[in-house]
Amino acid sequence: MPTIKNIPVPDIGDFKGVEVIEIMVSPGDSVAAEDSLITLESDKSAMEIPSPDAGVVKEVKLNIGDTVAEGDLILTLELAEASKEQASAATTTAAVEQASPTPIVAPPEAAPPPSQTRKPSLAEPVPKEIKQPPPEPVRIDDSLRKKAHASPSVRRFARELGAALEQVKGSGRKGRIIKQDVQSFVKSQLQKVSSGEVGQGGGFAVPAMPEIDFAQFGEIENKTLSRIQKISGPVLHRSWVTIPHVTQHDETDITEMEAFRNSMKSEAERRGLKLTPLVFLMKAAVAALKEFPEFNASLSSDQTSLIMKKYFHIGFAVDTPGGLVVPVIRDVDQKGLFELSEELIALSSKARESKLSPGEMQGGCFTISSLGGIGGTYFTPIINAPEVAILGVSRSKMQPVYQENGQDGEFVPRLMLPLSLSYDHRVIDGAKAARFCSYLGFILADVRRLLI
Ligand code: CAO
Repeated sequence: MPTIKNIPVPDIGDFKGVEVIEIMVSPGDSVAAEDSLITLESDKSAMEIPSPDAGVVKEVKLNIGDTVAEGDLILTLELAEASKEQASAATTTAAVEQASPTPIVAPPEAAPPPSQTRKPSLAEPVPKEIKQPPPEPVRIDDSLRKKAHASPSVRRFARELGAALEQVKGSGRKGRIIKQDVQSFVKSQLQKVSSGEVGQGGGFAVPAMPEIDFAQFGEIENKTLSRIQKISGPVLHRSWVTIPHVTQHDETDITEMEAFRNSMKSEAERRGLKLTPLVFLMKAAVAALKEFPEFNASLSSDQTSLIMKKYFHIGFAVDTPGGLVVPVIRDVDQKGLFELSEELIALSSKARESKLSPGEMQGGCFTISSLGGIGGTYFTPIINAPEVAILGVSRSKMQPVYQENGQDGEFVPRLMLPLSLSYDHRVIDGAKAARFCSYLGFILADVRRLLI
């Protein structure tokens, strides 16, 4: 014969008229002793009511929103065999008739120490005379509660799945987050990962930006982002948050290089070209990549090895009306300055006319972002993943540089070029980045070294 047991609200202290805010079980559900049945919430605290026995839920006697007090019937339970034995043992000792409610400390996301989570077990009957008082209801920090309104079981569930509750939208009463909300959130996050919208490397619980009505502060206009911005924005964001960036700043003497470049101007013009510092930088970058091969590499997708590249394709950032694009010049090591200049001009024009093919923007090993034609001193370029470094170039400036001259020294005017090398610190350490910049300076200071 099945034994049906009434499960009432246990001793919950002096609370009366406490609201049922969550019912975790339905008729037909199997529950183990200590499984949570319902969550109650008073003005000051919330508590989960666990099942005192194992069994199958027959009938739930409460609805969400009902108010209850100690002794009110929660549900009827068809006891499991083991529970029947325990129940009879319990009657002989007149021990625990009710499991203790678990107060909620809202909303610790980290698991509390075991001593706090352990609930009294029916396997350890407590004699009536030393029946333990219910735990003090714990005050919920209202500011935290506002952040994420959810019961402990939902919090536990979210914790198990690694979901940040602050990002989950609650569909329950008064915006309370229920289990289905967490499931939908996790599902949507997984979909974003598989569609490439969100990278797997992130795992950040970044609070969403609040929606602000700027019109309340003054006149506004809504301008849709360009197609390029919509594509490049998430890519830049992914690089920024998943790669530990460090930027090494340096300045290098290009006085001789510029003298040489100027001497080549008329010949360049005859060829219909403009020889800018950028092509010299490309050649110098290749020399430095050869000297420091870790810069010409990508991390394997499991991040356990480096894929070393034996080719030298250099990307360069182009500022277009639609946004930033990065065409790639292939085999820069095998090309002369005029050839590079020709390609640079052709690819820049194509970029500005939105005519670049996807292939012309793929396969880069290292990127140069030159703002030298515009101005500024230093900046922090974002690595063009899966590359591991990017060179930012700012405007050269004539500066007094102190030069040793035997015993005496003097300040001499030199044309100095500011460099900003951002690198992936998982792959490259600071000393190597400083050496890379010094080496670039060494080459640029005397471009005849490119011939050696
Ligand atoms: N210092 C001083 N002058 C420089 C210089 C430098 N570092 N780099 C270029 N110049 C000069 C050039 O010599 C040229 O001078 P003249 O007209 O007198 O010959 C002038 O600046 C303009 O050069 P340019 O910009 O047309 O040509 P470039 O080869 O240097 O650059 C390109 C080509 C496509 C890279 C550039 O036009 C561009 O789009 N730069 C912006 C890149 C960018 O937006 N980066 C930021 C990415 S992060 O958001």
